[in-house]
Amino acid sequence: MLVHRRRATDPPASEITPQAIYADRRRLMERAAAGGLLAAAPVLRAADAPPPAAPRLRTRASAFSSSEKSTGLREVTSYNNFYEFGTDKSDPARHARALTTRPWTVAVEGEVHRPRVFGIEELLALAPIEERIYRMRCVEGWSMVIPWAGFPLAELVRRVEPTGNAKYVEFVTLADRAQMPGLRSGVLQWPYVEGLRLDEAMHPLTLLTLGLYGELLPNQNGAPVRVVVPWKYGFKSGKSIVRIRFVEKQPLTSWNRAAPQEYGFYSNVNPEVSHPRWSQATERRIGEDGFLQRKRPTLMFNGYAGEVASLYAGMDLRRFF
Ligand SMILES: Nc1nc2c(c(=O)[nH]1)N[C@H]1C(S)=C(S)[C@@H](COP(=O)(O)O)O[C@H]1N2
Ligand SMILES: [Mo]
Repeated sequence: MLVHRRRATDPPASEITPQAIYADRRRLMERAAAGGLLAAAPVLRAADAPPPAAPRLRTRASAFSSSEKSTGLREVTSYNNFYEFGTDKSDPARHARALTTRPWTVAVEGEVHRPRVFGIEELLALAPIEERIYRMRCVEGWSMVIPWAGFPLAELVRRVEPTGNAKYVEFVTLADRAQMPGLRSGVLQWPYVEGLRLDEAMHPLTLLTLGLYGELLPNQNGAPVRVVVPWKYGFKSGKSIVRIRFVEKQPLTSWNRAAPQEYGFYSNVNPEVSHPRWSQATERRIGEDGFLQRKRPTLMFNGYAGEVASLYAGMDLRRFF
């Protein structure tokens, strides 16, 4: 079985709250002060102090997590596609550092009964945050396994009550020339836009993602909020979302607009449908590079066929690639 189902009794992946960390550090400082340690160490300056621990997210384990070994945090945060910050894999880690992610709002609008603007703190508190270890497959032929943190997008969709006209969901991401040097390039039209059919958006695997490896999302991975759709090529998982629109017609997505013969709207991972310029039959798992590395066979729907194949029953997946 490709999707490992954890028992409900398994311990949550992370039970450390930000409050717990701060309380611990305060206790340590108090103890140090009481023992005269601070006084005895007058050269202790901020520069010598260990970097503050990033606030951990309180997450619970999910039955949808893969049992495969996660790709290392270093690879996950240094080998990225985020064209707003440049087209080299190393550009986002360097250039997204200065991205301002607070305050941040996501406008949810269009064909809904209750349009709403969510602040990022509201989103963090909207639903229980789960750790979801997902296989991810880039259309370029590489893959990773990433422990995301978030909750099903359906939790948010429910709260805005789509009307009967809502057939698709469009995701619009930040396009700020002042912060994003990649916007000077014409590789894509900005803002980066992606979209899902409503039933895909409502599928329990589709994750509104706020973190990875138990911490808030690093900027290069789409802080402060992105979607993750693990059975589709990575470009369907838009980063740094500012607007979610419910619409009647299939949205024109950035990659579909840029190269319609290469990137269809669906973009389901499918080893039987080659990209016009290369095969999609195998993939290279990042972090396992090396002369002797075996290429892995790419699986239909990236291994999530058991969960999602029924969404496409009766569709010709060569035509709707
Ligand atoms: N806004 C935005 N989102 C984006 C992209 C992008 O260029 N801009 N690249 C996509 C592609 S091609 C991939 S493979 C994934 C990579 O996500 P990761 O860097 O967190 O692994 O993000 C997707 N989301
Ligand atoms: Mo990608």
